[in-house]
Amino acid sequence: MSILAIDIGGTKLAAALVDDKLNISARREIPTPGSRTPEALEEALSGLVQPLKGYADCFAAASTGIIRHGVLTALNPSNLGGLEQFPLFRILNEITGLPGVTLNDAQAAAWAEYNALRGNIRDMVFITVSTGVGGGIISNGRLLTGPGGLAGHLGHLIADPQGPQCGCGRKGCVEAIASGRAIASAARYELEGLTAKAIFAHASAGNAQARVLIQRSASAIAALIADIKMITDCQEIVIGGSVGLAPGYIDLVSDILNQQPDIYNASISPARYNHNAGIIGSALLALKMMKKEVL
Ligand code: ADP
Ligand code: BMX
Ligand code: ZN
Repeated sequence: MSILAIDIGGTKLAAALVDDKLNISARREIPTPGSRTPEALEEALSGLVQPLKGYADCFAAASTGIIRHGVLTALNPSNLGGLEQFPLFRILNEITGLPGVTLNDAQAAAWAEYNALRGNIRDMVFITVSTGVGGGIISNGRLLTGPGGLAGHLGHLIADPQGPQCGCGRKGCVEAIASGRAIASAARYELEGLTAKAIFAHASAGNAQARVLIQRSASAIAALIADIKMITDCQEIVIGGSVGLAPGYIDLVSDILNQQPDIYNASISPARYNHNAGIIGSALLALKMMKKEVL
């Protein structure tokens, strides 16, 4: 069995072939189209999967946004604008001519990371700190998606009621403070206009403002983890995304969380599948579908 797995993020689109043993091959990555129109996304996806689709039995797509019945709707349109109702499943089915599955990127990554823990833990939460802040909740061994696909959108819990406006329409969401996009948009003076990646590089080189921006992001994620612990009583928090996996970031979050009373603390680890958690999670879901099993 060969699965064409696709990860659609606010910054990059990735695709790869995944076999039943979860080996990844032929991985390719392109930037998410800047024009942010449905046509541009369709064209980019088509080009991305073109060299791979002939080798696959089905597709599996993990995408940023709320995915309900195969349709993508941006909760935060500034992360992936112009996509009020993007028929993701239909478009990938047309592009590839294959059967497939679609789900939210962080939900997919949570499922992959849960499987990587091999049954040692039944309750875990995955958080991606990337273009946005996403999440996926595994409760008693089951992935929560919710009737509307919304379950786990942890980036839209409130970090600071007086905080910056979030693209979802609410004020002070974790995503508006901690995400890569938020780090970049809070930067001023010498850091203005830089990406979060560049700001991390400045922090490593000792830039004080860059360090404050990263500290602010890590504080919001630490507070989010404490809240998640209270809601789910989870045994493990797994962090992914390019900001989340940046060197030193998880240690910073852990140090801040350690200042809280013990009950708010959780064991935090980096995504075992690294930047491929979404790809592997959607492939696992597709494997289940092809074997006619349910999650
Ligand atoms: P996506 O959101 O498309 O899934 P990523 O997980 O790569 O993609 O997250 C993109 C965000 O991460 C951007 O804000 C980018 O600037 C930032 N970023 C990318 N690489 C790094 C890095 N090495 N260190 C810190 N931040 C990074
Ligand atoms: C946003 C939201 C989530 C997504 C999360 C991480 C949109 C378009 N996306 O909160 O569905 O899981 O960002 O997305 O509303 P990423 O692009 O950072 O991986
Ligand atoms: Zn929000």
